[in-house]
Amino acid sequence: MFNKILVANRGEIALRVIRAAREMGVGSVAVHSTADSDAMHVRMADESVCIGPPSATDSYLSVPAIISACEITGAEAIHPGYGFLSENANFVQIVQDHGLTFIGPTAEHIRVMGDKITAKDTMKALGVPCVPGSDGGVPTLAEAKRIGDEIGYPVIIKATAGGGGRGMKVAETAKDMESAFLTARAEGKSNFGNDEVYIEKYLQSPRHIEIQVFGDGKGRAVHLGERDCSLQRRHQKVFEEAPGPSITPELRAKIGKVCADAVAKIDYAGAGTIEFLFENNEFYFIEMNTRLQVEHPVTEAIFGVDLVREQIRVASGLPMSFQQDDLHINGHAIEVRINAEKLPNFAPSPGRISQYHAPGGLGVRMDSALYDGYSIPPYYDSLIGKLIVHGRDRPEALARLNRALGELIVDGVHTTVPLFHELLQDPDVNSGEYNIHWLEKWLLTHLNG
Ligand code: MV4
Repeated sequence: MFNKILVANRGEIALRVIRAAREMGVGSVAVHSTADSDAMHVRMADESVCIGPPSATDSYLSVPAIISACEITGAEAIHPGYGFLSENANFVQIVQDHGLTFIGPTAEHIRVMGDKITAKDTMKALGVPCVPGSDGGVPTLAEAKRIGDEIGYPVIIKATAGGGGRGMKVAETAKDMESAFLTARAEGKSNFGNDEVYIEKYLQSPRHIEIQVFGDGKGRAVHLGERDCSLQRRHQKVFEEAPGPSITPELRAKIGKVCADAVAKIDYAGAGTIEFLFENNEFYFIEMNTRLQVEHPVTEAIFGVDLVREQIRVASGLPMSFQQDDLHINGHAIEVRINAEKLPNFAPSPGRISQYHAPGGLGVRMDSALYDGYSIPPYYDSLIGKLIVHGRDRPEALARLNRALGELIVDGVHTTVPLFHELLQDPDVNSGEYNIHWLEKWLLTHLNG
């Protein structure tokens, strides 16, 4: 096991990693920008290193600064959290070239899954069900039109370097193909320096269901069921739950095995998430995320495992501490993302927290780096906390969420808490009947909108 690891992140996820390390007897090094000198992750870690000015480009994304921080402190491994350098294959290669360990998958796996065409080709060959569409990249408009006619409209054109909703265009009919194709290509080129695109049948009202997988890098892998993350606004998740209200044990076992077998076959190491669209009881692969995700705690709650501990174990060469047979679902968990944002437009609301009180009690977990008097800097993501509740069933989890939201105090900035109080009143949220378009439609008629 490592003696000391460096956490290349900030906020709640940095605390999450420091806490896992401490329980394992592993020392932790925080890195921070000058805007984060007073941040909780700096206080909670055993040591800290300032790595640059406020701009993330010059601090949390600065590869030389982070490698230097390892050399100065003697940290042997780097946990990237999510965002920042977590899915940067070049960074992983540089980490290795310096004799350090990246706590995560190989550079090659990150590269394969980062290119959406290669990811889909790979998954298809491994037996994972995919959305019907083009076989690889579509180089010309003529070819795009031929594929549109073949698979039938509507279709969606996606930039291979995109993901998370960027560089996608829907063509409702053949007449829309020219503009959709050219726009998707132009966006791929300008946003990612890659104009290659592919085409899929456009699914009209799917859910976003993602399967948590975990591999030991040596041909063993497990799945930890699904999360339903359909409640999103502008491709930002706001409410996630596990298990998915629409997924039966039979469906879970079947798709879970397909996913675990696929990542075992490629010797995948660490945590991964295989994203699907789910419509008419069928799964359609869209993307794979090669990082620990923001919403991992709902999976931890229902399976009773510590995914970060497992990541650190596997990166240090130890086996996973469980096999598929050891993993059983207990109850239901829900996460809501508390952002420092002002409703109804979700405008960022940085500033000083005059009072913070975290909810507690049975089945409540609050992951946050807030404290009384802390000033949320304006330079980074607006996520300031994740409230995760766990109950014996979905109604109990919902009641506990309502109760915990009532206890939470975040004074001094605007937050998304009122959104969740409103959502919990809605019949569709209570019955679990929603899809990827539900929240945006709901927002048009609620919150004084
Ligand atoms: C789709 C789709 C419908 N059909 N692909 C958006 C983000 C990216 N990960 C994939 N996305 C979509 N791909 C096909 N073939 C609809 C979306 C989509 C979406 C997906 C998941 C969660 C929210 C979404 C919101 C709008 C569109």
